[in-house]
Amino acid sequence: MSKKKIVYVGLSADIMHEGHINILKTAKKYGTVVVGLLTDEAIASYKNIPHLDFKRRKIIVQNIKYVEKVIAQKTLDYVPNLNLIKPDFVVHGDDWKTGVQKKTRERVIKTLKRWSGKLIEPKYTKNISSTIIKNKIKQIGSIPQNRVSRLRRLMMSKNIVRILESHNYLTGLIIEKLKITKKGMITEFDGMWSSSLTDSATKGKPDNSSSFSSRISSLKDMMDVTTKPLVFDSDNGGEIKYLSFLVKSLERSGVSAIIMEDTIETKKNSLFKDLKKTKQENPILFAKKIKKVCKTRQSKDFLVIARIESFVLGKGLNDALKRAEIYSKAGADAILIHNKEKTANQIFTFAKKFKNNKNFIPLVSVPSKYYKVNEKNLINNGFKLVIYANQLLRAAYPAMEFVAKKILQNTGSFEIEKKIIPIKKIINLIQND
Ligand code: SPV
Ligand code: MG
Repeated sequence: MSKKKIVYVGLSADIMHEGHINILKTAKKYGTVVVGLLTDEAIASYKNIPHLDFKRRKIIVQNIKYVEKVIAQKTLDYVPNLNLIKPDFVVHGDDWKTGVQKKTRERVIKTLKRWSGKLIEPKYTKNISSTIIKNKIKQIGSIPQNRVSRLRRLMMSKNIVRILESHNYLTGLIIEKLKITKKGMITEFDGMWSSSLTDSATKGKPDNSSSFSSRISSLKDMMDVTTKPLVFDSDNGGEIKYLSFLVKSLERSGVSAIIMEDTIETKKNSLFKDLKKTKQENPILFAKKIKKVCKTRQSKDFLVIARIESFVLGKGLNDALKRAEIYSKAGADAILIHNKEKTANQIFTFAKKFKNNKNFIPLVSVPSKYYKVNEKNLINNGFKLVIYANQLLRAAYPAMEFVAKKILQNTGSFEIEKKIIPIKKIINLIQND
């Protein structure tokens, strides 16, 4: 009797639909079906992380009657798994002949040739794809629990999580929708930063701890039109006795993380030159605030990120390291090591030292002043999250002022009309249903 043929099917299987079933049914006709289920990391390497994590997706695929076995596919590239099981056939929908997976397909064909394996490509099932379903889900909106946990999952699956400042609903929509394809990978922002600086500047007020209720009310509308995670800048979190109310409010709104800085008294933005009146909190007292957040939060998916101001306030590396250890022991999920130097040298030295500490937790960077740094440098130096904290507001303000000036100069808007987007484009940006 001839040995049963092995058929390999690589799947993400985030949102299962009849297209997947067609593929698996076809695969079964050729032999015993082994599914290579892409890990969250593998999916994150070329597009956004899946809605369901690996474990949940595995349970679903394992229980489909055409499937014999599920193994993990740890890269978008099929080759490591193909070499491992040397299948007689690989089955994949013909949609990957173009787009981000084109190269992956070519490598599959080349590898299979080595043992005379064959690629079978059933016609792509029309009018259905995970992307179509995901877009429909987006229109319905995202429930808070899913949004909250998404940041932790992103941090576990990606080299670096990329967050951009959002000070109103339109900037929220840019972060939500903007995607570019770069070297065959879909690149986008992973979430939004609710900045005390840009939120207060948008309201024409100084960045000096405006009320949390006003901050939260402006982010609520942003949450209505977006689904990506949001990181909240809480300044120093306010008085410890009110902290639990803030945490509950944030969690209820679907916020994924709170960032608290270790300062007290007169709040001034960290990027100011004269910070004489700003004092750093006693680290033991600040650790109590971290513990309070940990105790209050409903779910560990809501992250508490401790922001260390030692470098900003002229204290040295040792002070920063001592604080990082204390905050980590108190339960912080990550450390934002802030800096207003022109280079990242100081924070990279900090990262190198802190890496050796057994209480190491992921690091966050806000490269507003040391803007020459890029994400590759940050990844190489152990950073897991980057926050572009104010760039969109800095871009919008001069553009608006320029247009206003031109209207004044020309006593009319004719000259400027071609330089601004048509109203139709604005209307199309907003979903009406
Ligand atoms: C903010 O964006 O409000 C911040 C970052 O807290 S910084 O402006 O650098 O203090
Ligand atoms: Mg701030």
